[in-house]
Amino acid sequence: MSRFALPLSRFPSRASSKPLIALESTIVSHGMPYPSNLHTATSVERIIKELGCAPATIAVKDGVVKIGLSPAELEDLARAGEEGRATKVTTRELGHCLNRTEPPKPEDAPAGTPASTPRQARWGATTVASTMYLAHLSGIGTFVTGGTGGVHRDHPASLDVSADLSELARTPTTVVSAGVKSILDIHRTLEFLETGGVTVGTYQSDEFPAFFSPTSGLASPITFTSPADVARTVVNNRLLGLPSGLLLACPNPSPLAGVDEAVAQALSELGPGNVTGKKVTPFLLARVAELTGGESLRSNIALVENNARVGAEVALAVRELER
Ligand code: PSU
Ligand code: MN
Repeated sequence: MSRFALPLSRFPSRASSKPLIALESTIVSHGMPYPSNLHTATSVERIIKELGCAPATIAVKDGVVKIGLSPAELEDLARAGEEGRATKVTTRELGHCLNRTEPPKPEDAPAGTPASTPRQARWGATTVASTMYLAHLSGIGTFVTGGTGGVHRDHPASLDVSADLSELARTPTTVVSAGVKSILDIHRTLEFLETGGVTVGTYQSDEFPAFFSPTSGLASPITFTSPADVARTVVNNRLLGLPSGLLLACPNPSPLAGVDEAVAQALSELGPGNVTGKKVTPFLLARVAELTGGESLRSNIALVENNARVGAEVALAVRELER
């Protein structure tokens, strides 16, 4: 037998009879500034609880997979992004991130740190891809977030396609989002999802939404009429043995007009050899937030809260079918 076991801790425990809803941690550490990120994360957990489900924010803390965070841990994660203590971790980096179980040696502390300073946690902030994977691993079927990654607009040159899309193609988690941001090529994103065999549908609308806008001009492959409609599809996909996930897009109830200029400006700043790899999305998100004043943040918070409501209703409907 191996000496190694997966370092994993659960809070709340699996004994809870309520449906669990997974939440990601990159949106907290890299998706929004402090303290809006903490406010959003706390509000989303509260909404999920009020509807009779149990939230589980997923992250890696000091090399341990955490399925659910305490309020103090959520606050620390929210501060960790700006303090440089959080690394964005997608599925391919999860295993390596778990190597960091050793407490840092005293000589690793920044110069001038008093000996009595408590050691600060290091966080692996999980993206949609790695959160989906860990949710599935721990038996959680529904995952609520804001926006997923997608195919980038400079894709023909950069080949930049988010690992979120490949994970959706191979992991049977239901991801509740507000669609795909217009920083991305939404048409190519939908094509990639189709090729990957991902079930994609919009909640009570015929159009696939574009995060800040409830419309994108693109038809949604499926229109889901109700939480029960989504739940039946989730259960049917499972009975069929499909390996892939379901992407449920909920139109933003608090749309933000005129975001296109900010997006164009942010994209123009990317430039060749400038921001690349996993830094691209956090850079674009922060820049669009800056260029729209606080407005994009307000819209972002409202849509995540809406996704939490729909996600909880879907999880309850799935539970109802499984009774
Ligand atoms: N889109 C958002 N907010 C976010 C993200 C995307 O509107 O916080 C984050 C999510 O964690 C998503 C990740 O999984 O960015 C995608 O990054 P990349 O494009 O590098 O795959
Ligand atoms: Mn990328």
